[in-house]
Amino acid sequence: MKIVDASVVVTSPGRNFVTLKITTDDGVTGLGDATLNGRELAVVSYLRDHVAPLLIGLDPHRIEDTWQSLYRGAYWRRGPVTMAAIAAVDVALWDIKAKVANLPLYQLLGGASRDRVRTYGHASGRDAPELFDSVRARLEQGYQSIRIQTGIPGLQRVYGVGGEPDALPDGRVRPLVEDWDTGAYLRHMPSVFEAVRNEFGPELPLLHDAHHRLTPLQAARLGKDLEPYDLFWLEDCTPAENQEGLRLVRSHTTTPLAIGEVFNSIHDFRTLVNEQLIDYVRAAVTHFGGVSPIRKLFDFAAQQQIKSAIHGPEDISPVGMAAAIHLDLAIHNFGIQEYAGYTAATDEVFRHAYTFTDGHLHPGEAPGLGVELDEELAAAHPYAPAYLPVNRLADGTVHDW
Ligand code: KDG
Ligand code: MG
Repeated sequence: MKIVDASVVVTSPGRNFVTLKITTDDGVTGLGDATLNGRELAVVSYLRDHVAPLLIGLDPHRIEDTWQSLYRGAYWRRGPVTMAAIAAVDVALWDIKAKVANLPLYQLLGGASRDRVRTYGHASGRDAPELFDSVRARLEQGYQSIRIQTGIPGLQRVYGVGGEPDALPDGRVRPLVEDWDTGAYLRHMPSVFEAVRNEFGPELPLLHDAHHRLTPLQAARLGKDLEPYDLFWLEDCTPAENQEGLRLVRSHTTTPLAIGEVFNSIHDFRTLVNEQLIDYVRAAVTHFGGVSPIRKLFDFAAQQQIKSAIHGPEDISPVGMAAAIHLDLAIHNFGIQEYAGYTAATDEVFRHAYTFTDGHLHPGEAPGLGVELDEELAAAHPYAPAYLPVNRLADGTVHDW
């Protein structure tokens, strides 16, 4: 069996998604997600110009060898563009292997370790009434664990309740500028969780994403202040490239910590895992080089009783989501899966076998990943330039986003 074609499809049914499609001489196709929010076309070029020509003629069954040759052979290792491109190849090859075996991917990963995959959804509101409505809407959709994001008094636009990107009169798009004040945030958040607990009771699992904005000392204080509200986790409390900084956070709070959605290599987690400084690894299949390396990460994390929590916002395509759900079902140290859901238009472009019921996902029993890309429909939604927001303090200084 040989690879005869590798093409890249960009589609924007509401937001941009990049998909690699690999075709074999037997006519079997595999899909991989290569979406990198706000920098999509860099990965398209990496795949089209540098990776696709190398794939033609290769045996699609040699997944590990192909992964190693793309990773080591480029000499320039890691980074989100490279690792998203390699992830797309890896996932597409797993899709092909599972289709040829006529099995859903999770069967090739060791089979099911559980019956269904627990998820959490997003609730956000500018103030308490809006936030409560958002929590109720998620509960009605079946979610049983909920991430809470909220406005901060005195700030116009903050993460989770930011609004639309700024458009210039000539039609060019500029990143939305959000506002930040760490002091105001630290003073406000405990009262938000107190109000949510009073409204929804002690049992609902609650999560919160600090989105890399705090120093280790500030994160330690927030973790301590939130302890009475029994969070499922506090996410990305610091920009965790400074892995050692988490020692300080950890030594001051028992609030569970989740980190890693912007990481793209097992090396980014080394100190965090070896010293058990976190409780959940948050890498995405799509940005971590695919199913093959993220499985190694989960096995590494398991040695320290750390669980998986695959990144699953709406900017990862249904292809990347499907790969995540197959892994979630198969691995032993599964923790939780983020699932923000998709627009109806996205679900039409990417028809999928996975299902969402009572707050739980299941990958379905279709051979491979169980995702079909409708290329005609995809073409009806062309690429639309878009950026992630930037975040500024009151005096104009750029802050971590
Ligand atoms: O592209 C950026 C998003 O993926 C990010 O803001 C989502 O933090 C996020 C999360 O936890 O889903
Ligand atoms: Mg996050």
